[in-house]
Order: sequence, then structure tokens, then C-alpha cells
Amino acid sequence: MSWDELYETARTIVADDKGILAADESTGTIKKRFDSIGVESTEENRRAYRNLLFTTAGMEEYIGGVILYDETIRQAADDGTPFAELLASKGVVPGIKVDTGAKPFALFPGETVTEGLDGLRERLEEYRELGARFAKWRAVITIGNGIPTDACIHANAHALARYAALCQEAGIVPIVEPEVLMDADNSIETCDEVTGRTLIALYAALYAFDVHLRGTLLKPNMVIAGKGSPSQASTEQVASMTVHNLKRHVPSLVPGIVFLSGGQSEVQATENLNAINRIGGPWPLSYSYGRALQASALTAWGGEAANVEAAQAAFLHRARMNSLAVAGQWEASLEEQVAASR
Ligand code: 5MM
Repeated sequence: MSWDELYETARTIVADDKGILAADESTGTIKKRFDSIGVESTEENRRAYRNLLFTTAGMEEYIGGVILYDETIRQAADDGTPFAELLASKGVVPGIKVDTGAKPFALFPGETVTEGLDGLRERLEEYRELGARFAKWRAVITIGNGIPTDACIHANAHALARYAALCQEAGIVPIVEPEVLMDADNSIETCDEVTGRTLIALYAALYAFDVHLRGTLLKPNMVIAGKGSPSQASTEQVASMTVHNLKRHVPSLVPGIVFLSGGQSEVQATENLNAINRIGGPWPLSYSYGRALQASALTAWGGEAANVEAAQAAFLHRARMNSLAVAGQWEASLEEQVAASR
């Protein structure tokens, strides 16, 4: 492994206005998604759904990397090609979620710490053999009465840094994802403050553990009011506070920032990303969306083979819209044209 190789992998994922498809829903999360469309979450249905996404013709124009789940990286497309090999053949970098989930943080009610460090060195070695060239670890920071505590922020930053160091040792680019949830009723100012505290702790830990920032990607939340807040900020305010916060806290040599969508609607996630890129920063500002790339496709599919084409069209459209947003060239009228043509 060379440091340049890690840097090149990170750069490739976000080159040419591309972003990441987060298709690493764990078994519990994908069951929730399938429940919402009335589809049973069997191993074959999960494979068929991922097959639909990954075989979408032209997705590689907009998607530079796909995050897989442990089960998915061991599965294959309809023609028998392992998913990781299929993606790599399209020039899409295969990635893998390696955390084992956010678990209750002992003695800190309402907070979580993400687990998965035990045995990680060996798992990374196997994932690399299976084709993974980047990884993801998601820490969850919850806003509430008296939380997040510094203890929670620091425990999660510490785990992210240890994970990142192990990834780099294995020749795998770590995506560090410290997600400040947007589920509460807090103001945008509170999200701004908590995101700042979280990023300060994260980069202090990464420096302390000698992680080479040029061989990492950051996956943050946007600075946004909680879903339950009566005063929702404008797109312009979300964009300017997000870029300002990142400029204050993220070193400019980080090769890319890929936002999570966090429960925003598909179009809202695209519109905010577009506004963010109209301001811009020293890093590529792209996406690593799960729900905001898949929601329409999932609904269009509904578990029916006859709907695969329509679902692929929905997925390709969202990928294209987000890639345009990375270029700051998205317009609301592009969404309306597609809706009208359906
Ligand atoms: C796709 O969902 C990912 C896995 O979630 P679980 O571990 O809870 O099953 C998730 O980490 C995702 O990558 C991020 O939350 C970003 O997805 P969204 O939907 O927020 O863009």
C-alpha cells in the first residue's frame, strides 16, 4: 500500500462531479425499507434489489463509489458476476461498511457509541480480497436535552480514528462519518454548534492517531434545523452555514467531502447540495446518499421484476440530478420535466 494509492482512490471516487451510492443498509434497515413497499426482506430480494441498482446502465457517469454491506459484497449479479467485480468493471469503486452499529453508550442515556473495532484488522484484510477499496464507519450524534455530551463526542471520535488508521494500514480509504442527526426539534444554530464540536474532536483524534488526511473522505451532515423545528432555514442559509462550518473545521487537504442526506427528501438533498456548490470550498463537495438516491427507485420497483426498468430510470435520474448539483448546475425545472414525462 502507498499513500499515493489511497489518495488516488479517494480522488477517483469524487472525480468529474461523481458521488457515492450508500447501499450499505444493514439487514434491519433494509427490512424497514422493504416493509415500506410491502416486500419481504429475503436474501434473494435484497440481492435482486441491489442487482437492479448496480446494473443500471449509465450510473457510472454519476456514481464513483458504492458502499456495500457484508452480505452484499458476497453476492453476485444475475449473470453470476460478484457485485464488487461488476462495479469495478464499470469504473465504480467498491466500498464496504465495517462498523457493527451504534450501541447504547454506557452511563449516558440517549447517546450511542459505534462499535466494530474488535477483529477489524482481519475483516479489512478479507474485504480487500473481496475487492473493497474504501470503507465506511458511521458515528451517530444525537441532539437533545443536555446531549450530546463531550464524552459521547470523544468516544465516537476516538473509534473513528482507530478505524481510519486500521483502514489505511490495510490499503483501504476510510470514509469517516460523524452524523449529527436531524431528527429532533433543534434550531439550525444548535446543529451548527454541535457539528463544529464534533468535527473538532474528530480531526483532533485523526491527527493524534497519525491518520493521513489525504487518504480519507469525510461524510458529514449538512448544517440544518431538526425535522421537528418550527423554523426551517432557507436553502441559502443551509448552504452558507454548512460551508462556513466546514471551512472552519475541515483541513483543506482532505480530498473530498461527501454529504449524507439524513432524512431530507430527494429533491431537498439535491437542492441543498447545489446551493452548497454554488458557494464552494477547497474540497470537492459531493454526496454519499442512501435514502435520497434510492427512495423513488425503491417505490417504483415495489418488488416486481416488471418494474425494474422504471426503478432504474428513477435511480439514474436522481444520480444525474445530484451530479449536476455537485457542478452547481441543477435547476428545479429539470425535476418538473421528468415528472411531466412520466
Ligand atoms: C444506507 O444506510 C446506511 C446504513 O445504515 P444502517 O447501518 O443504519 O443500516 C447509512 O449509514 C447511510 O450510509 C448514511 O446514513 C447516509 O444515508 P442517508 O440515507 O442519510 O443519505
